[in-house]
Amino acid sequence: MSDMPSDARVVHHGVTPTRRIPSLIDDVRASLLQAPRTLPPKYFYDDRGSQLFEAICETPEYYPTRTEDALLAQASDAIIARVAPDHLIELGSGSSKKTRHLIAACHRAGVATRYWPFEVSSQIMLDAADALVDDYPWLRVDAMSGDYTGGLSNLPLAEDGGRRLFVFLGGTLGNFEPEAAAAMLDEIGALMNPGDALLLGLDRVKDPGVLEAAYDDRAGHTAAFNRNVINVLNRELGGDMPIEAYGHQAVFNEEDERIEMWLVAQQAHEVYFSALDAGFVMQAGEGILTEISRKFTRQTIDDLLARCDMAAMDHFEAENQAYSLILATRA
Ligand code: AVJ
Repeated sequence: MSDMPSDARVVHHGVTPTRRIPSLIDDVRASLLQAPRTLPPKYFYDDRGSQLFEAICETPEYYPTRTEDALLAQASDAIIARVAPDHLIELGSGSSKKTRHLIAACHRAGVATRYWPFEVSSQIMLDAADALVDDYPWLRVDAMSGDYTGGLSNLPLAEDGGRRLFVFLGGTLGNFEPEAAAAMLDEIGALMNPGDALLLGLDRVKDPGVLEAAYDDRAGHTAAFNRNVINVLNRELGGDMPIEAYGHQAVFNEEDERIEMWLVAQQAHEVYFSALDAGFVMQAGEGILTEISRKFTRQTIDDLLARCDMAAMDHFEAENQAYSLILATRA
C-alpha cells in the first residue's frame, strides 16, 4: 500500500445539519419545565462530564466499553475480510480508540480504507486522526465535525462507488427511543449501496442487578456524571438548581428493557433559569429522566433491523451473550 505525503492525510470537513438541532433552551422549555421531566443525555458531555465518563469506563461495574473493545479485537479480521471497505464511516467516533481494531485489521489485510470519523468534539477527533496517520502510513482520514442528530445527508462522502462500512459503536443507539433509533438507522440505510454494511454495537438484556450496578458504580462516578448535568444547566442558563437536593437513581425497566437514569429530588424546592426567565417547582421524590439505555435481545435486534429494511449478515456475541456486534446490510 503506497504511503501518502503526511500533510494531505488528515482533511477536516465541517458538516452543516440538514435539520435544526434543538438548543439547550429549546430542550429545557420542551421537556424540563413541565412534568414528566426529561433531559436529553447529550448535555452530560461537558469537559467534566467527559472526564467522568472516562472514569465510569474504568469501573469494575461498567462492562460495556471493555466488553465491546474485546469483541472488536476478536472480530475485526472477520469483519474486514467480509466487507473490505474502501470507506470506513464512524458516527460519534470520540477518540477512535475502539476503531483502531478495525484499522489494524485493514492494515493486516492490505485494505487501504479511508477513515471518515463524524464527531461533535472536533479536537478529540483531530488528535486521534493525527495519531492514526502516524501509525498507518497508508491511511487518509477525512475528519467530519458535526452532530449526527442533525442529519447525515450532508456528509461529504466520496461518490466513487467505493464500498462503505458504517460504524456505530458504544451502545449509543440504545440511548434513542425506538422511533428515533429506527429513524437513525433509516438515515444510515439511505447512504448504503448494495454491498455496503453497518457495524452496530449494542448492549444486551441481562441480570437487572448487573445492569443497575453498571449504572450506579460503588465509586460514585455515574452518580457524579448524572448530577453534573445540573452544573451544566446552572452554568449555561443562569440557574439555581440545588445540586445537593438531587439523588442519583438507576433502575432497570423490565417492560421496556432499558436502564433509566433519574435525578430524584430529596426535598421540594423551586428552580429558576434567568436565561429563560422561567422555572419550575420540584416536589419531594419527583424525578427527572436524564438517560435511557436500552438493552437488546437477538429478537429485538432483528426486529429493529427488519423495521429499517436491514438484516444481520454476521452477529458477533461476547461471552454469555453480554454484548453484540452486528454486521448488517440492506435487506
Ligand atoms: C456511552 C451512551 C452508551 O448508555 O451506557 C454510561 C453512557 N451512561 N453510564 C450508556 C452512560 C451512564 C453510555 N453510552
